[in-house]
Amino acid sequence: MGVLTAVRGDITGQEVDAVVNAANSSLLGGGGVDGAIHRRGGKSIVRECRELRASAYPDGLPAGGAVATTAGLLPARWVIHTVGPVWSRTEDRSAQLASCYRESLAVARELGARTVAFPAVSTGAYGWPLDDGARIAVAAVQEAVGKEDFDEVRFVLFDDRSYESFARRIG
Ligand code: AR6
Repeated sequence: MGVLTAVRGDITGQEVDAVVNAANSSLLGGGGVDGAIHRRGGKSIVRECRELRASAYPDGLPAGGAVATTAGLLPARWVIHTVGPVWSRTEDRSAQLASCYRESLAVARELGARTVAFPAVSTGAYGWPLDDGARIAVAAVQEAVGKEDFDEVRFVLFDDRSYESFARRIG
């Protein structure tokens, strides 16, 4: 098994060191992955997010950035919150989307996380076309991952279409 894997499933059930949240700049919760993580992880996550807003990120976390909290009741040690770009027809925001994956892995590395689970950032409420989102995600992770740093970087996809799109690229 290579360091990159793809599974069909729910990000909140992953037994990994760090799960990545597809958050928004406020860091204070939302729908989709973000809603599921806060629901299942409990109140301690949003408490830590509020502290981050009060200290390091008074204006919120910009798109492409990543920051960690503990994982509350989730079967993981940390949640790494990243903010994907909203898809735009007129502006190429691919660099921001690639940055989400790169920055999340940089945070994971600092934490000492060896297994990391990612959702398909930006491909839900933020409207990024799935195949393009998968292409950017896999390329960014492949580039960032040194095999000595991570045991597994797992993409967790909610439906068959997303799973196929990621699995095809990982090979
Ligand atoms: N586990 C794995 N994947 C999931 C789950 C889950 N529990 N739930 C949804 N997905 P989205 P975004 C898939 O909308 O596009 C929130 O309101 C989903 O099918 O969660 O980055 C935030 O607060 C899709 O393929 O994230 C932001 O405001 C992918 O995960 C905004 O949505 C991402 O969908 C972020 O939008």
